[in-house]
Amino acid sequence: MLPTTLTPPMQMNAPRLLQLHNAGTYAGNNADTDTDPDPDPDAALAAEAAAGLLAKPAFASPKFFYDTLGSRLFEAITALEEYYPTRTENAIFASHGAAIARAALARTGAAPVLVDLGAGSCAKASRLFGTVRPRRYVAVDIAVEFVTQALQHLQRENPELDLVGVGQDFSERLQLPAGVVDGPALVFYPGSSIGNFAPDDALRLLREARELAAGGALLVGVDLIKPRALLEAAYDDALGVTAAFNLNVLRHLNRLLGADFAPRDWRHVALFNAEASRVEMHLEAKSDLQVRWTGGERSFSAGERIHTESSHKWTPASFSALLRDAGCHDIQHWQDERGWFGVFLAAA
Ligand code: AVJ
Repeated sequence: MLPTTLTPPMQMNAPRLLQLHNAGTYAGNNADTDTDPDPDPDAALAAEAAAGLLAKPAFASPKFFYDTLGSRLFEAITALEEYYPTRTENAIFASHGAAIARAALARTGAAPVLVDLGAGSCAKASRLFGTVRPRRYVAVDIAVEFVTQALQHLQRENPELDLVGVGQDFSERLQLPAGVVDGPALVFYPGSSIGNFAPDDALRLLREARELAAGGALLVGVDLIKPRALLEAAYDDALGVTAAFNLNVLRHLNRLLGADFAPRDWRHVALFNAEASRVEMHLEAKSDLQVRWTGGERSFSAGERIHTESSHKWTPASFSALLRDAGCHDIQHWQDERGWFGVFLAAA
């Protein structure tokens, strides 16, 4: 049976319920979604993008990577030899998945609500279904259409499972519609996406996730500090896929803002900022140039950059301390033999 689709008005940072299955189990329906609807989410995104372009130095949020082509380019990145995080996290789950699930259930109790932050294709979380046996699966993602398709597919394969999709940009605030999480939850945030948050914002998100888990647990994939050469290669691969992924932001901004960026005029830059413990990606102007968009313009001098991403790297000690600061306890982690990636479990 296909999940039902409800589409109340979209609002940035406000939950939109995409999918309801076994609708009777869900209470408190649209209470949160009907308040203060944003009539035009694209206009809000465009305003945010324009503000970043006008800032000094200019920046664009990493969420502007993920249009349809950008999502595909990211999938391609995960297949690159240099890009170790996805492969390494998968290997950790392949060797320790059963132990991780057992430890998670010891913290949440049997049959938790499984909340998947940035669910995307739902592939990683669905591998937990067999061991975690969630009572309900809640997929949260900003990419509404992508996650809707994934859930429809998942529903065909798991007709009995209670599936809920929430379209939300939780980069500002994580808050799900009332009733979606109605008991101890396992909040799953894999892939080192937490790395896109500066430490203060990561702390805020983990606090919100801990509240959401309501006596359950958090399960977070985290990229760890390693030698600079390995980090920089992972973000500047020989085939230029990451360069294309970064430059694609300009195409996305052209569409969103009616801008006239010429991707050829820009070069991809990736560097490890050791003081801030993060890999940064930038787009650097190859020459003096002028960019125009609907309602704005800016000139860039040769060498001037747009900061498009920071991917923070942690140590087992620093990330455990962050989880404790967020109010978590009973922290445990698993990593690969080289210590390149960690999967952290914490009671909420
Ligand atoms: C999806 C945020 C985990 O930071 O490694 C991959 C995104 N950027 N290559 C990361 C990304 C460049 C990725 N995250």
